[in-house]
Amino acid sequence: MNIGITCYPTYGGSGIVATELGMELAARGHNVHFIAYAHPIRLDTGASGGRMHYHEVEVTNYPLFAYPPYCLALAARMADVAASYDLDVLHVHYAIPHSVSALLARQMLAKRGARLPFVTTLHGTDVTLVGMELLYFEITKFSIEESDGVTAVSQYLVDRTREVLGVTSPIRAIHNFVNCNLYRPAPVTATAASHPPRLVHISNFRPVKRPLDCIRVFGRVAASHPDAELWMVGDGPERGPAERLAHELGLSRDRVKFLGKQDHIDRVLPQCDVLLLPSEHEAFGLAALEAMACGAVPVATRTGGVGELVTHGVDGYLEEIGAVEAMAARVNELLASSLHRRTFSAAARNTAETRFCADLIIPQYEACYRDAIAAAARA
Ligand code: GMT
Repeated sequence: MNIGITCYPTYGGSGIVATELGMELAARGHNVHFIAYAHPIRLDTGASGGRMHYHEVEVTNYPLFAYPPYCLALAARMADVAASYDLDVLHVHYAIPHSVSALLARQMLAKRGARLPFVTTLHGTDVTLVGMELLYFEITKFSIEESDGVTAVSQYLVDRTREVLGVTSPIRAIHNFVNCNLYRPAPVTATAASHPPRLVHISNFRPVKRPLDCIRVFGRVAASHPDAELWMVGDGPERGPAERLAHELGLSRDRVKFLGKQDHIDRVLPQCDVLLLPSEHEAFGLAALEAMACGAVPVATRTGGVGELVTHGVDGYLEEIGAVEAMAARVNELLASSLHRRTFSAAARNTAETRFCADLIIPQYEACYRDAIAAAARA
């Protein structure tokens, strides 16, 4: 198939899923065309035998425009790429504004007698936060319902989309996936014994991720584990407050390390024992899945779709939002016994491998494309 993909190309779960999906599809022989305002961060176009392409969306500015019309530039580029490269289907990640641009591109091509079915994947905040804003509510619902196929990254998000937006058309749950060959535990020789007990948090440091809770949890763990470290990976508005809190709690920079944005999370995670994910909302929790594939045990909050990934007491722990004492107790349990930690670590890897490996999930997207193409042809 010739497949177009549009996503937010910067750091963030939806862009990462879209990029990894494109690379997996190219590896399976499809031609993939990324259409975005910047080169997606994890995209390695060279690795595909010429099957991956990147088309930049340039937004023309004009003194009259208070706001450059990105949505229109994107729709025009989508239509142009679809016509030039004979796209069979367009897959947009994050409803706002991508599904609206796709709808416009589909209409433009229909006028010329060409078909461009599009699939929208909902990732979380496009429904739970942005889509619920009064201004965007109707247009988000409309563009989702007009899509030729809709997927959401968890059953929780399917249910939530029905509940809050009132969408009645079919939505398939297709979970996030991980490349289990790339994301894997460190070789046995280089594991736990060779590094201090290490916790990690990976996010865009938005308030919804509650990164300050990671500092509070670590503050409680640090006393009983004087050699333990916390790595804070990523950047965003809560990074400054988190750094200040660490300082106030007397946690030195040697113990709480703010590493900023990292391109190779697959190299970071195998060096860590526990992933902290204290989010307020999480449609799925991609960071937890990537950690589990590398054998790092998630200590997370019981929110959104996280429970579809983590089984409490088996391959990780789920606690209530803001329950820093309980999360610290779980981390202490894991750090206190290497047998306990190894058991959970192996179970976490097993969950990633047997349920969320790319090989299991990518065919679900391919089936969705085929159905969207067939439905558009029938219409
Ligand atoms: O929360 C983020 O990291 C960003 C956000 C996004 O859309 O870029 O992530 C959402 O999509 C991820 C990939 O599908 C999910 O794993 C995250 O759970 C989801 N985040 C939220 O729902 C808050």
